[in-house]
Amino acid sequence: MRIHVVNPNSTSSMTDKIGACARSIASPGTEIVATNPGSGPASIEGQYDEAMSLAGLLAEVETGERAGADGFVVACFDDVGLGACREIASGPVLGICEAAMHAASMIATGFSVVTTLERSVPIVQDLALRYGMERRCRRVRAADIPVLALEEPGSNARQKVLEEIKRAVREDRCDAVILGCAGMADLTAWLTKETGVPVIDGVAVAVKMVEALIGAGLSTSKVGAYARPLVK
Ligand code: 5HY
Repeated sequence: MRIHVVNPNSTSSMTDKIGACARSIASPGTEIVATNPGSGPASIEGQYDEAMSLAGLLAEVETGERAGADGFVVACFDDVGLGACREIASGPVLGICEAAMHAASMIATGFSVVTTLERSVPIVQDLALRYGMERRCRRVRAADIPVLALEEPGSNARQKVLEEIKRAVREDRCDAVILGCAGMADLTAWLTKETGVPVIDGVAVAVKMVEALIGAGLSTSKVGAYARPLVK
């Protein structure tokens, strides 16, 4: 099968990192295609960036659909444009936030999320409500780092994420922590080792969940809200 992973921001180094993470966990028979729009916001930090990323995201999904992708992952923790992507795709489309929250809810009684900037906290809180996870999400925290700091060798971004996870474990009664940015995907094993709790990366779990859904013969329902867009 082929899973198309779309990074909705236009930073190709992050796409490369996301693709490497996806390929490292994909099953032998799964081809991973990882792309990003050629233009649009370099990072998605808030609702304006989300809106500006949508056209590029949808163009990538349309290209993937025409190329015969069996499923998609939207690799941005804001789960931007998820419903719209589901309308134009045939196969399953998972957002990394939704996938991570469901995975966390199946291995832990409660989880916290550590994202990048404070402005993203209410966005993730709204997603927890949308996904019915408000009783399992102990807290959404920000490590106070710009998204692109995760792309800068030598920045202290990874250390700030580690410290925030340690605070979450101490203060939130959480027994798992979700990484609230696709750009953190390469830190998962190190953070799990350093903190002693399951640290969940949405890119990895979304890839495995798309594989599972396809393996179960499931695809996006076209008889309701995810029916193909009406021709105008
Ligand atoms: C992401 N922004 O996963 C989100 C999350 C965040 O460019 N990729 C981005 O940190 O807001």
